[in-house]
Parts: sequence; C-alpha cells; structure tokens
Amino acid sequence: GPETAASGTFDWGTYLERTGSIAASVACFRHAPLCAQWDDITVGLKVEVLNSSAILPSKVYWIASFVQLAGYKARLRYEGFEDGSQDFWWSLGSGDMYPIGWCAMTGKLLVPPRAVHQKIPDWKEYLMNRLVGSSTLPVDFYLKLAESMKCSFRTGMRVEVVDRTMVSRTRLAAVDTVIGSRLRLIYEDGDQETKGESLSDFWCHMWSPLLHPVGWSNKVGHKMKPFDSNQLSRKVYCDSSTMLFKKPRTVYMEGGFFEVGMKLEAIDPLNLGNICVATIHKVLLDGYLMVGVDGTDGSDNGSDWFCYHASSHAVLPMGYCQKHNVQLTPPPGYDCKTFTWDKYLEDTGAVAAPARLFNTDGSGHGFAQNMKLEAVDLMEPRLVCVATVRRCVGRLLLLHFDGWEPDFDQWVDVQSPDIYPVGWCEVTGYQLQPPIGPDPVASRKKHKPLGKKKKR
Ligand code: MLZ
Repeated sequence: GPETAASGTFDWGTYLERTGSIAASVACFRHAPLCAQWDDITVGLKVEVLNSSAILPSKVYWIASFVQLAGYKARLRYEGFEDGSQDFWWSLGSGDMYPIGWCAMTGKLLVPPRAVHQKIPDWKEYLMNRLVGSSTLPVDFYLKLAESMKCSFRTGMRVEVVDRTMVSRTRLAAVDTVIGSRLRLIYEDGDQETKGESLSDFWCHMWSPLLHPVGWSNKVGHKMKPFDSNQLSRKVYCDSSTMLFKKPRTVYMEGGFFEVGMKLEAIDPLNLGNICVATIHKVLLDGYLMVGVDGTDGSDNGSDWFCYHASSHAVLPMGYCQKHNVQLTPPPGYDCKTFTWDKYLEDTGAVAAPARLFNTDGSGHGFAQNMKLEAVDLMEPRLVCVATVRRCVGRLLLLHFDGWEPDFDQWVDVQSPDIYPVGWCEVTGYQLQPPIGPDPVASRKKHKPLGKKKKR
C-alpha cells in the first residue's frame, strides 16, 4: 500500500483503517508526553482547525470534532460534513488546531469549506446549535505538551550504560543526541573506534533500566569495562547528576532475598521473545541481580549474565510460564514438551527463588491484544517501529513488529519506557520504521548486535 517502507510516507491513519486496528491510548504510557492530561482528550471534542481547502492569503480555520483517537492522532470531521466523507487525520502535536474561541480571541477567521457553504446557507446558526454543550481542547494544551517534552539530559553528559558488545558489563558513555527523551550514547572510554561503527553507540530512553549515573557500577558491584582516563575525549563533559535517573522501586530484603544459585524464569536478554530457565549468579547491592540463562556458553563464563533489578518485569517465579500458558524455553538437553521444574530442580540440586520475591502484578494497565503502538526494537535500539500487542500476560506485553517474522517478537513491561503511543515519532521528530512491505527481501534474518549470536 502507499504507507509502506519504500515510499517513506507511512501514514498511521490509513494503516489503522486498512488493517481495522485500534491504537493503545496515550494514557497507557506514563513516560509519554501529555499522559497525565489525556483524560481531557476524548472523542467528541470540538476544535478550531486549519481549513486546508481554503485558497486565501492567510490561514483560515474551521470547526471540527474528534471522531476517533489513535495515540496522538485524531480523526477529525469538519462541521457540516457529518456523513464522514471528508474525515482527515491530524497529529495533536502539529499545531494549527486550537480550542473553540481561539479564532475570535486572536482575530483569525473561521471560514467553512466551500461545500458547507453551499449545503448550509445559515452556517452561523447551525454552528451555534452544534457547539452547545460541547467540550474543547484545554487552553493550556500546547503549554503542557511543551512541558512534558522537556528532557534534562544534555549533549556531553557522561553516564554508565550496558556494553552492547558484552552485556554483562557497563561502559562509560556520553550523551550525543537527545530526541524525544531518547538518548544516543557514544561509548567514551578511549576504545570506541575498535568495535566498528554499529557497535560504538547505544540508544535508550532517559528512564531506561540500562542507564545509570557515573559511579553506579562501582557502587552496586557491577562489572564495568576498564578505561584509561588519559584516553578520554577532551571535549567538555560533565557527569550527569544522579537526580536525572529513574530509581527502581525499593526492595525489602528482610525475611530472605534472592540468593546465588536460585532458579527462576527470565526473559533472555539476547532473545527477548524467549522466557528461559535461569539462575541467579550474583546478588549486587540495591536489589540488583546478575541473571544467566541456563546452559548457554555465555552463562558458564559469565559473559552473558545480565543485570536485572529484583523488581524487574524480566524476572519471573518458577511456574509463571506454565500458569500463563506461555512456552518456557528449557535448557539445552531438555525438551519443552517434557520439561518439568520438579525434575529440573532435582537434576540440578537447586532451589527455586521464592515467588514472593517477584513483582509480577500487572493489574490496571490499558493495553489489550491487537492494539497498535510504536516500539523500540531493543536488539537495535535506534529503531522505533510500528508494532502490535500480541499478548498481555500480567505486566508483560508480547510485542510483534508489523511485517517482521515472529522471531523478532519481544516481551516488554507494560511500563517500559521503550514503547510509545501511535504518533509519538511524529510528535517528537523521531524517525519511525514502517512495517516492511508484503514481499520482504530474501534475508530478514534475525541479527543481534546487542550481544553475540546464539545457537539455540
Ligand atoms: N538488520 C536487521 C534489522 C531488523 C530490524 C527489525 N525491527 C523489527 C534486518 O534487516 O534484518
């Protein structure tokens, strides 16, 4: 269709209509601009919006109502076109749309599209009747939008972030670019040239659990790639203040906590569509854990261990998959049809981490199966893609990237800062990856720049 990759003109409105889909509401994404204001944005709202059919020397406006909402996009219907024949999609971030009364206040003209003029001779009276009792855009809408788009990270600030060439350690990095609260980080430890262009940077949201202030690794006991301070770039840098970072929830360690050797189910950090049998390999400070997927090479030597906070969505108690009808990926040598936890614990002489240590409550989010959204491909975290909620399981969402093989599906938390409402890219100026066309070129093979390829 016209909205596919090649043409570069993906249009969410057309796509949603063609696929008969609905979008998750902005209210589902607490990190998204205007989330807290979204109760006031509803179908039925009336606004003054650019009359794009007028050919006049200055912009004129006309009244329209919201007939559908899809993330930050609204399907608008001009007054006088109640049959829906002239409906159009408008991004709530693009301006040229104002509360009722704005034209009168600013001396702009309300001019009906020509066809309305012909159909309804006395449109002034018509409009008066139509406007009675209607609600409009909050007067501070654009102010709130601007406020909620502020990001306090600045180019040049230093941080510690996961090393994408070895996920078990962090690396020193500096903020290079900020778009829509997503940070492009360049590894800055004197070694950035050696790994090749594609692995020398990392993108994440400012609230990403993978992002930490300088000194964090040392403080909690996480491994960090060594660096030579003399080699650091001489550009002006400052360490980012710890105030800028999202703190994970406090975990209580009384009455027992995770212990080394305990077994659990965990999202495989290198295959985010898989929930695997895993082991706690290290308990760091402040509730952080080093978790490894059982039976992988990188788990034996520690290079694939991954740091998850005890409150993370990615660590799950034994039996979670079975209870929720999700396929658990067993260790090599075990068949997924015959694997049982009882037998496995017996074989390994291990104990399972107690269920009460996990934070699996997923009540009260607004996501549902088949909803559309924009989501980061966490294996190539620069890419924000057109995606669909394939499953909702507790606080987990299984996301599918439209047009891509199910191999690319990823489990994420309902509160992940890497998922966004439809239209977020347009509002923030980030590039959106449209679904790939119906005839994918031969090689759409899974490619894992975050960490190395695994044979499983
Ligand atoms: N290099 C990869 C990119 C995959 C991105 C998929 N995002 C859902 C490929 O083209 O196979």
